[in-house]
Amino acid sequence: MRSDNTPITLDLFADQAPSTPGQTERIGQQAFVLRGFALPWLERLLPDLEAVLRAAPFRQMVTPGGFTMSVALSSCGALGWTTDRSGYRYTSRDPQSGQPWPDMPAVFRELAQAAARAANFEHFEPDACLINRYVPGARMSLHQDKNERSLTAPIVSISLGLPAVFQFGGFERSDKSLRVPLFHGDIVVWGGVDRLRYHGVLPLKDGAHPQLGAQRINLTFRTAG
Ligand code: MD6
Ligand code: FE
Repeated sequence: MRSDNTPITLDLFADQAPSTPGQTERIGQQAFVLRGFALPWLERLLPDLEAVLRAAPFRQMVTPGGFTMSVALSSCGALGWTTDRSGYRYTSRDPQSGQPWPDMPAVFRELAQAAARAANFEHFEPDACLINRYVPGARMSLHQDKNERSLTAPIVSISLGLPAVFQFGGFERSDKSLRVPLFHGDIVVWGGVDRLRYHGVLPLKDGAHPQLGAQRINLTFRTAG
């Protein structure tokens, strides 16, 4: 299943082997990759994800600089992340429908909390789940997540579908970044001293995932409000 495994560029952790379900890899003082952590939850999670996406379909958004993002986005929970010409922000309504974002399904919240706990973040209360869809060629350039009101809560990030190479960098955009391959079911959790690290996703390679087809879907849970 993971025979297409791209080796990690192990600048800092040269003794760690890539991706084995159940394994935890530490990529920072308070940053962890939980390999395959979501797999046992997906039978419950995927139908709820489909329902969320029927209510709030993926759409491509425009950055304040006027570029259309290659990644398509949606959200669920009390707050959803949006961008347009006037800036990045969280809103309580989907600007496309004018309706509140779909509720965060219980299984989403429970999984995000279980993953946060596994990474030593107790009492995580996510109020926003951003859903990113990558098709082959789509990428996320290096950025910091800093639109959340409180930066004390961690971020929990679930990867589904095609594999991707996640870049995990420093506190300046130009800092060297670690390249971490992420596979279907992997969860990245980070917070604390690592919360404002630059990060991104390299252009998605072509492929077809047996369950999700030619796409990668990433769910990121935050305490935004
Ligand atoms: C992605 N993720 O994995 C993009 N941000 O598709 C993010 O930008 C991200 O995974 C903050 C925390 C975790 C993440
Ligand atoms: Fe991010």
